[in-house]
Amino acid sequence: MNRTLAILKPDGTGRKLIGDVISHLEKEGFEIICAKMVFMNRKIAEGFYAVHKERGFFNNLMDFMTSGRSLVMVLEREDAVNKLREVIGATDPEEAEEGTIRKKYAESKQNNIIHASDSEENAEKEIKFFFPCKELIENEM
Ligand code: FUP
Repeated sequence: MNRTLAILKPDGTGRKLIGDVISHLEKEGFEIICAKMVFMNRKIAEGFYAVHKERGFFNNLMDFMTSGRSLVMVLEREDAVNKLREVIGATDPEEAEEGTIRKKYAESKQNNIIHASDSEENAEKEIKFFFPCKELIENEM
């Protein structure tokens, strides 16, 4: 079992796709370990996407990520990082495989519905970024 971070972005929450996307993820075997609704401000969005700071699309991406609420989730399953990347599909929905979340719902490369960590290392960093209080996600009842 391992864990990854998913973010249903402002287009997903705004278009009332929370239920559909969670249902899709659960059918793919993911368990939601921890989740919260976050209205990102510029500082949070810039911190999260810091690796893309020099890219031409960064400013528009920041406007988008701060335009509404996001649902941030820690997901668990076997091979979670790779499997979630597979389930969401390519960054550009036009290139995403049939049946993937981005192919089904995303409108553009920027408004692409969902984020998923792209490596084990980044999953750990991104989970800590949004859920720094380890106790809240580690304790099992
Ligand atoms: P991904 O890992 O699939 O989310 O894609 P990237 O890390 O390459 O990009 C992060 C986010 O930047 C994407 F989700 C959307 C945005 N982006 C653009 O808006 N335009 C681009 O050309 C590429 C990425």
